[in-house]
Amino acid sequence: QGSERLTTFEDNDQKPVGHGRMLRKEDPRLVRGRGRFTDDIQLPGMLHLAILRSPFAHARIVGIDTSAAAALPRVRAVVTGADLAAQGLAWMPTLSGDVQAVLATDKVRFQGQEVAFVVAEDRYTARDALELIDVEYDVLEPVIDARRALAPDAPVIRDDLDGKTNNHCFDWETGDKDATEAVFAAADVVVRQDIVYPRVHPAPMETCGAVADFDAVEGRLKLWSTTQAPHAHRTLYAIVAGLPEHKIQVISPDLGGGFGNKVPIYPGYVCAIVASIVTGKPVKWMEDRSENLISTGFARDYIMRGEIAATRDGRILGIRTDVLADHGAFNGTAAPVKYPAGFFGVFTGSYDIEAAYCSMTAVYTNKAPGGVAYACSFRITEAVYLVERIVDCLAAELGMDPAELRLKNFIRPEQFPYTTKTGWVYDSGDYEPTMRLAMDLAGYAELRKEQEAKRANGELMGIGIAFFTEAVGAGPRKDMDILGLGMADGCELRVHPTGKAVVRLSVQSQGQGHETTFAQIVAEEIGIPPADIDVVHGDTDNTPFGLGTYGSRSTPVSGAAAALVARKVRDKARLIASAMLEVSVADLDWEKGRFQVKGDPGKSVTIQDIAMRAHGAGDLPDGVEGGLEAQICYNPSNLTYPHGAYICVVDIDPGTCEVKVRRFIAVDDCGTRINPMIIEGQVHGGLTDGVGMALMEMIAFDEDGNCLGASLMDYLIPTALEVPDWETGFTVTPSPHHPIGAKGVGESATVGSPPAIVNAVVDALAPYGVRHADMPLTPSRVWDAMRGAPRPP
Ligand code: PCD
Repeated sequence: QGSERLTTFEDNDQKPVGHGRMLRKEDPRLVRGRGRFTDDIQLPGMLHLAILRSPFAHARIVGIDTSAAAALPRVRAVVTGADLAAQGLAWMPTLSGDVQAVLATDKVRFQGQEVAFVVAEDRYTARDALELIDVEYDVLEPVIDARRALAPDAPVIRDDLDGKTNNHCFDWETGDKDATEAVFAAADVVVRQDIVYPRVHPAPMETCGAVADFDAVEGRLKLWSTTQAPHAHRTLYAIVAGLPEHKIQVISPDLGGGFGNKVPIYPGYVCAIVASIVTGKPVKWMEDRSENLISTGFARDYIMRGEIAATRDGRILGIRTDVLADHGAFNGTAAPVKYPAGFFGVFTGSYDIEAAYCSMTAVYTNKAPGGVAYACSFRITEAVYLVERIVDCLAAELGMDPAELRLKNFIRPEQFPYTTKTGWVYDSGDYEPTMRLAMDLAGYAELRKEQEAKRANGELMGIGIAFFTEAVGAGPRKDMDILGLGMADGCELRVHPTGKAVVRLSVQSQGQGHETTFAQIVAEEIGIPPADIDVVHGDTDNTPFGLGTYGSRSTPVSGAAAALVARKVRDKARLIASAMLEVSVADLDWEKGRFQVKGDPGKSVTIQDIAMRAHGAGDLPDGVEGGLEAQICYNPSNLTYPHGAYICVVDIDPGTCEVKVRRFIAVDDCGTRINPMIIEGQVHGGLTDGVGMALMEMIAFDEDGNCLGASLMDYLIPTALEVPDWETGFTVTPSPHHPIGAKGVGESATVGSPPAIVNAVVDALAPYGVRHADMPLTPSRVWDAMRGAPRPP
């Protein structure tokens, strides 16, 4: 990798995929401040919307007086839940089939919940008017601790649901309970550990917002919004608001990060639409930072009990887990219908075991709704954390080196495709070389020696390992849909007469560089240079239907669609080439960018010649239509399963208990690599996320349900100061079913890094007898762990 140099597209025309460090096409725009984000949209006569939010976690609304707010000059409208209820719009479906209040009517169910909105001529007036709205609340006892949610005397949060008498959300199980029990009963060693994955927030740099512009004459709605899934959102707006789908255009312009936060439909988007319909003007709504942190999709919040059974010599036999999932006040998770716990089922990790079982109970609490997949393919992060933590607990119990224990239990290359004990079919993998490479890059043996010397000296140095397998690229439509919408992706490719092309995607980039990488994929297949291929995305009027970007699904699903649509165009080009060269199709060879006559390479036509011919004068071969374009809808046959080996080295100051990440080695395997530079950036970003979750971040609440992480002063996110110089490496195990062998990578590092860091901290604290400590490992938590007094999370 060290020898990869930065190159331009022109250098790479012949080998667009995987070659060099191709610069990003979107960067000239983004680094010059010429990006166009939702808040950059300015329309003539545009009004501004601000939302009044509940100060209480749980309270009945007795009355709302909006008269003073409505009387404030420059205010155009004040709308309450009752007003929406009169139009049948007070409630909306969530992406997991629950309902959520757009504006509260009966009760507020979490602090920060939307209660009313003001539309005014400017943002300042709208905000000022909020203070003039008088809401009378009857405060109720809140349910904050998920462990208390099912207590018989707990107040019922969701009394809006017919016949609901408790806070139960759903139950779910996977694996074989009896077989697992048998394996555990017969095992030499069983280790059990309670493990909490605390509530965290994706906190993208850009908060959520929308500009709605309803044209009453045409009956058309144009909505710019911060969405990772413009097509799915449009369909849902059509269903909820009863607007005809072809008259709704959802545009997701440049996004300042998504990280799963921009998958759900938020009340603010719906309010902006209603406001534009009511006022007849375009209306903008933009959250501030606190609103984003307290009311939009959180992630994790799983209270887990992990158990692992093994032989004395370190053969892992079974894994069992029991999970209490806190879903907040409304189940706002976006997950395929059949997977209420997302892809948590991959908690058996990268190991070949005999039996596994998971049971889960999800509950409602008086906290913000969500459970979104923050840099995570639907709960993969929680699953990987669980298994990688519990494997380390086992290593400690057996007195075995954690690397050795993992190497001993890996699924072996000849076992792929491998069906796990919970029914997931891992497409391909070759784990040992990836692990060995990470150990080599780290200098693992020397690190252990150094640690020994330091320990003798009373110094706290820890080495943590995590090895993960992810399931990304949701998903085969026979198994996966969101609210009845199948998870396939459309793609459309048009080659213009002069040989330039435009590819239209259904997925939406949030910063990860699709304008570059999708041009590379198409270029690789039809030989048009990436610079000559325009990538269009994020506009439902101009792109084919598809389910959007999350769960690292763009490369596995839309990337496959892009490769296949390009092959379709190439097939047509071949027919035209055979006519142009007056030879049969079978006598043509494809050489990147040109068809040439077999045995006579001098006789050839380029894809550009063919494009002109396809649009030009004169007859085309029989049965060949004019033009050079194709369309496809790709339904993946399986997910892709990237893997990686991460090693973290930490030093802990025994006086202050501060954890310093000294080194971090990440070896990722995402199959065929399209753009190594972008992959490296994705990994760097994800590792930084991991430092945040492992050491700093938690959305905490006090017992009244006040959110204690409502600003970036309280909710600490990592900066360049907290992270080391990342050391990356890679192996390549292509996906057998993806047309170019690529697997997703966008979330790998966020998934794999927290267990590596926590394992390192626990390893550093081993001399104190510490076997586990819950994230975030702040100095006070490390202090508590050292003193053997774990603090409840
Ligand atoms: N790639 C390459 N190669 C391979 C793979 C991949 O090159 N093999 C690249 C591509 O192309 C892109 C990237 O890389 O560009 C990524 O990819 P993927 O893995 O496929 O993914 P996507 O789908 O595209 O994306 C998504 C992701 C996610 S999901 C997240 S979280 C995050 C990531 O992405 N986010 C973000 N990353 C990022 N970055 C940025 N900048 N921003 C953002 O926001 Mo979720 O579910 O939503 O939670």
